[in-house]
Amino acid sequence: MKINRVELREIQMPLVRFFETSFGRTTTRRIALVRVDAEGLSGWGEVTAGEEPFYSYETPETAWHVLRDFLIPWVLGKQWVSPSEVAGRFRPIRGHNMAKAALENALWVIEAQQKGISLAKAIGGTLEEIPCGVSIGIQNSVEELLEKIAGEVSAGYQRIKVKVKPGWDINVLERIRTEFPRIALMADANSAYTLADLSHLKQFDRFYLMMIEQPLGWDDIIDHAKLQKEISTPICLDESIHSADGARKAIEIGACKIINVKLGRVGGLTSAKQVHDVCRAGNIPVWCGGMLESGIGRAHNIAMSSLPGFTLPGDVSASKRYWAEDIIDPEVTVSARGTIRVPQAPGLGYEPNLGRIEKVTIRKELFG
Ligand code: OSB
Ligand code: MG
Repeated sequence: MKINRVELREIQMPLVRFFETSFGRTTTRRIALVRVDAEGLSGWGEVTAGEEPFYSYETPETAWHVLRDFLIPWVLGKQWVSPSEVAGRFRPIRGHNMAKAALENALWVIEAQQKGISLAKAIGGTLEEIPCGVSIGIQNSVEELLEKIAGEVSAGYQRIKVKVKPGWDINVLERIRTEFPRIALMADANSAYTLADLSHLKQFDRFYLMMIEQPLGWDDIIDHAKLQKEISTPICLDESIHSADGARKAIEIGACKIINVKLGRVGGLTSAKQVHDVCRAGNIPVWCGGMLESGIGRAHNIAMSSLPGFTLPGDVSASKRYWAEDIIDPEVTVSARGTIRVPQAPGLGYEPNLGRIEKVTIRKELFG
């Protein structure tokens, strides 16, 4: 496929409610979007970076720089065999996976349209319906959190993830388990602890959590392996895994029993598929992580979640949990069983709403 034109946009949209993790609170999202035109078709991708370099070092601004000055000039006006070939071309750039993913994923949408198949099918997805969970941030009070959990459980979501940090953990989990003894529950620490907290972390075991996500350093696997030997709760790695090779090493040393795959963090659909394959071969279940995406990123997450190894409920939830009005039509909805149907129509399966996107755009740059 020959890439004729690329458009970079930054949009700004308020969240319907703030989202708080151990590293901070987000109220408004700024999201960089990529639109690629090739072969008379167009595809969109989303940069899933946070506004601040707290989850990872990437931000919309670093992605804009890497896309404008490197990734876009490298692909523009050239003929490519496949999105995977483009992923290979991006390899000399170390890191900046979210910038790479946005462009590569847009190409997958074009490829799927060209072949007349769904994006899910284009990447080898087989599941027609995916299981969904929710991620609930740190709240102003435990009572508020319990109310939120009750709401999501009655909406049908298959598992509840709560964010934890020192001072908002054992006490909170205790209250949740008293109120909801049977729900599928997990906790995400976003690297809020160290091995010095070992005896504290051991207390998590009494809540029979499905897993604890990224308790230790954002770039660590060694200490996670040490911790996993000391606790019975399965460790799930998020921040630490950026590639299939990284996943292999983490599995090899016993740093985790589960992996959360984020499309941006691993650098796009080609890499996500490879991480999936390594985990599947090693009997490590995977699930799709979320980054408070707009509809574009959400649609890509749904396609990725159709790969057969995505057996655990992901952080892929309804548009309305985040946005008063999403930028795709239809918006993402979740069934009363806590599932999303994977679109079978050619391409992304959701139509980017150009009028709505234009309205929330705060900057734009055209190439080609
Ligand atoms: O660690 O999974 C995380 C949101 C922002 C940054 C990091 C994380 C999250 C979430 C939200 O947990 C998941 C979602 O998009 O619903
Ligand atoms: Mg996480």
